[in-house]
Parts: sequence; structure tokens; C-alpha cells
Amino acid sequence: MPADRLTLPADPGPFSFEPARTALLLIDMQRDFVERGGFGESLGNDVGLLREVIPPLQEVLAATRAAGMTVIHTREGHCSDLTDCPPAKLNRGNPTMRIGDLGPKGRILIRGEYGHDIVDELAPLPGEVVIDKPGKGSFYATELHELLQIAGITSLIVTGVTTEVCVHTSVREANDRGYECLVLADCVGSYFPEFQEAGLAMIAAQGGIFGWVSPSAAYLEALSAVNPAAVGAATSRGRSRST
Ligand code: TIU
Repeated sequence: MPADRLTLPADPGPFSFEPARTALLLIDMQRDFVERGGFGESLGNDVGLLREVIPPLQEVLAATRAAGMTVIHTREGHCSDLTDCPPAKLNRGNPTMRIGDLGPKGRILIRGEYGHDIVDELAPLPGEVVIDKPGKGSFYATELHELLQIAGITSLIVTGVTTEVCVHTSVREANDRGYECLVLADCVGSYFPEFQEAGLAMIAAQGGIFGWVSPSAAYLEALSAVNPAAVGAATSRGRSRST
């Protein structure tokens, strides 16, 4: 019997959500950010820290699917002629490879390329929405808000990478559009430990200025009221992976 409303402990206080009106958002879990030879590494980053997000996020994804909730994936990237990539973004920094250059996983951050797609461990299922976004925010120049409105979604469980860039931008955009956001601390990742810590603190500060933060275990525990068997199975999969 699905619970109408679930509550879990979070920072700065309890987070309540209706599973039927809540979507899990997986932001930019693309090879270009979390695997070697992609955009993230071209910017001088070590992708190792981001990869730590994958196992807990697999558990969250499995439990969310089993609960029958909406799942939405996003991908940051551009069309092949780069007409949707402003020079201000293309020329930023001093990367070894720029957006559109050919790397070991195809052209960097270009739609349709192998590196642009989501990692196998978190591959979308048929029927799950995949939002292609040209910017850092998941709402900018996308159909996300309209889709959420049509589906009656009022709350978002936010995961993905990177914490201080695309996750933060998306949470701020979502907050301004009226969505209640719970960010799962171990399911968002940064190349910089200090930004991970500060990024999460900034969301929950000032009484939850942008949203709530909790570990994924608290979310999984709350979901067990909807589907205990599925959450148990997800948790034991996670344990067997880590041994
Ligand atoms: N560089 C960095 O930290 N992030 C991005 O460029 N995009 C996302 O966060 N997805």
C-alpha cells in the first residue's frame, strides 16, 4: 500500500514528500564527467572522487524505480555544430581539449558521442526521461519544468555531478520555480572536497535557503515504507558490490 507522504531526517530539519509527486533527478552522470578521457579530466580534474557517487546512486535508483516513482536523467552537452554553445562557455579556462574536440571517447560534450552518454551503471530504462541541456542548470533551455508540471511533481530528490556546478545551479533554479529539493549528500560529487562540503552546507544553511540535505540511507529508509523488499534488495546489492 503506497504511503501518501513520507518523512525523513535531513538538514536543516525533516523533509516530507509524496512519492507520487516526487522525481529522482540524476544530473549529468555522463562518461565525460566521471570517466577518464572526458571533459572533466580535460579541465585538469581527477575523476576518482566523482566515481564514488556511482554505487550509492545505483542503490537509490533501484529503490526509486521499485517504488514506482518518476526518474529523470540529464546530460550536459551541445549539438555537433556548437551553435548552442556560447563563446563564453567554449573559451572558458585552459582545458587540454575544448568542447567539440575529438577525445578518446568521441567529441567532448557533443550529443550522440559515447563520452556524452550516461555511464552504464546508471543507464536510463526505456520510458525514463533524459533531458539534454546546454547549460549548467537543468531548467535552462530545456523542457524540464513543463514535464514536471504535467506530471504533477512538486519535490525533487537531487543527485549527480558536480555538486557546486550543475547540481547547485539546478537546485537554485528548482527552488525559484517552487520545487522542494532534497539533495542526497553521498549521491552528489565534486572534484574538490572543500567545494563538496561547502556546497552542501550552502543548500541547508539559513533554514534551508535552497533545500534539504540528507544521506541516501535516510531516503532509502523512508522508501522502505513503500516497498521494503525492493529497498532491502538494493541495499544487499550495494553490500555485495563493496566486498
Ligand atoms: N566542471 C564542473 O565541475 N562541472 C561541469 O562542467 N558540469 C557539471 O557540473 N555537470
